[in-house]
Amino acid sequence: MSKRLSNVLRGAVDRLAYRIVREEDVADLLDDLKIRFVECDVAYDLAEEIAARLEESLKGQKVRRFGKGFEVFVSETLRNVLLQSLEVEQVDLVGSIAERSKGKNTTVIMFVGINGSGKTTTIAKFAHLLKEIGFSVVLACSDTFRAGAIEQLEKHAERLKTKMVKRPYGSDPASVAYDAVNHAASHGIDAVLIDTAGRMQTKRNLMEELAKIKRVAQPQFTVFVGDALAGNDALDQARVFNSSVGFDAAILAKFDADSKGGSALSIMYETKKPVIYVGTGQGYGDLRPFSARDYLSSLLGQVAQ
Ligand SMILES: Nc1nc2c(ncn2[C@@H]2O[C@H](COP(=O)(O)OP(=O)(O)OP(=O)(O)O)[C@@H](O)[C@H]2O)c(=O)[nH]1
Ligand SMILES: [Mg+2]
Repeated sequence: MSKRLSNVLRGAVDRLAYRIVREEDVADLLDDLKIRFVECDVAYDLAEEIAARLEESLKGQKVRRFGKGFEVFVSETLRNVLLQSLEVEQVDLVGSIAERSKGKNTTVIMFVGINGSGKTTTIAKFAHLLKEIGFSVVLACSDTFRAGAIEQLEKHAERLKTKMVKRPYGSDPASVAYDAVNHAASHGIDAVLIDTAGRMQTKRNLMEELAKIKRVAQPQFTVFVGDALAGNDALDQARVFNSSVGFDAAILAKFDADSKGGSALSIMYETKKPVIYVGTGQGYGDLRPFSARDYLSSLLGQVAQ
């Protein structure tokens, strides 16, 4: 067969078996997908953006006319769009503490988040994890604002047999953090975990207070503790804390109580910061490393249902 004839034949077979995806092929599908994402507690703005990026990736592409070609193509493209947005630089807190402790350096980690998100509980869990590995830890109670905050952290410190640095209610939270960092440096302690207050994220003075703690304590890492149940608000909260205080990684508490799971995607997509752990209960052992790939598979499973 001549080369020309074989090219013509191949073109004809191609046209029979494949077609080009047009806007009208995907319009309904994208609308439906947006609704399903929002139902899974993915922030609305984000659902729109995902749909727009998916549309961009689908339009003009060649798909098989028959069988499940189109559906498979759409779900693979969606997975890739999401994976790209979850590919953010990883943060390894435990690895960094280990590395720094070899050079006899303390690692200071400050935890921030709105009231009730799970900061204090998460700090206690993380302190437990570090102690299990063999690191020494000091807790700093830089929440000198909320009634009961000092006693709450103190109880954890007693149970975990960990030193806690405190000052009376109403004291400057930055000075507590400063004391804790000095104590750790002079006693060769591996990690300082700073607990902070969490009045509503819209209160500007909280952000100023947190910025001051950060300036004074100069943490190597700032961790945003988000509430998995916050749903649509998770994105706003992460955005505000990231722009006014800045954080390096996020931990999502109450993941066990969250059946929908969209908050992790919202936080990572918005801030480009990794979710590194999730809280899976109220016990000290209930802190699980977060895998973006596993999370995505389960989220896509829910969206597809
Ligand atoms: N089920 C579940 N509950 C959690 C988890 N993490 C925290 N909690 C609960 O959430 C509530 C609030 O947790 P805290 O650790 O006090 O939250 P916080 O951010 O320190 O709160 P403020 O100090 O008031 O800002 C408590 O009842 C915790 O036991 C989790 O991973 N799973
Ligand atoms: Mg607290």
